Amino acid sequence: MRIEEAAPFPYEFGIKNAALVLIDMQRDFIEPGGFGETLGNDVTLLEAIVPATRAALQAWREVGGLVVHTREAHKPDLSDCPPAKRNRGNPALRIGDEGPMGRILVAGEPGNQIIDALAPIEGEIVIDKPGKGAFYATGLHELLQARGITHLLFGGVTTEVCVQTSMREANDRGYDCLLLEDCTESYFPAFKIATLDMVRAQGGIVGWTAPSTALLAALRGGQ
Ligand code: TIU
Repeated sequence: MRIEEAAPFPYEFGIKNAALVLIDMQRDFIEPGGFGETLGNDVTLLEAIVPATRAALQAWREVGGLVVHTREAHKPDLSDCPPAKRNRGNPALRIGDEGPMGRILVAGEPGNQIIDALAPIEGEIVIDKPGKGAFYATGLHELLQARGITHLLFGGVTTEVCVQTSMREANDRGYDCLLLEDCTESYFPAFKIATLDMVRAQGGIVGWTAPSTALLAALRGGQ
C-alpha cells in the first residue's frame, strides 16, 4: 500500500506488517467528568474526531489489519502511579479519586473504558499503560515484534501528549510511523497543528502525517 498524499513524502506499508494504534480514546478524556476535565480542559473539542476515527477503524478491520487500542490506566492500588504524576497541577480530582464516572484514570472503572463508538472487538490488542507513552512498562514492543509489525498508523488523544509521546517511543524503536491528521485532537488546537508540523519536519524526523481519506483511498484501491 502507498499513501501518496502523506507528508513529507509518500508512505508505503504492507497490511501484514502494519498496525493501527488508537491512543486513549477513553471516556476519561472525551466525556465530561473524567481526567481530562479535572485538569481544567474543555473536553468537547475531542469528540469531533470520532466519526473519522471510526471510519478508519472500520476500513482497517475490513482489510484484516492488526488493531491496537491503548488506555491510560492505573492499578486500583495506584502502585504504578508516581506521586509526582498524581499531584502535578493540583487538579480538582486526582488520579484515583472518585468522580462521576468512577475513580479517575483507574483500570476497570466506567470512565476508563474506550468510548462505545470505537470499542475493541475480539482479536484486537488492548494495552493498559501507566505512562503517556504506549511503550513504557507495557510490553507492546515485544507484542508487535512477535507479529512482524514494522509500520504503525496512529490516531487518538491527545495529539501532543500521549500520541506524540507514543510515536516518538515507536520511532526510536525503529517503526515507520504515520499520524492520521483528522483522527487525533488536542485540548489546545495550536498544539495539534504544531505537533503535526514537528512530526513531519526535517524529512520526517518522527514520521509522516496524512488525512484519513488518503488511507481509506489506499485501502479501497488495495494499492
Ligand atoms: N492531558 C492530556 O492532554 N493528555 C493526557 O493526560 N493523556 C493523554 O494524552 N492520553
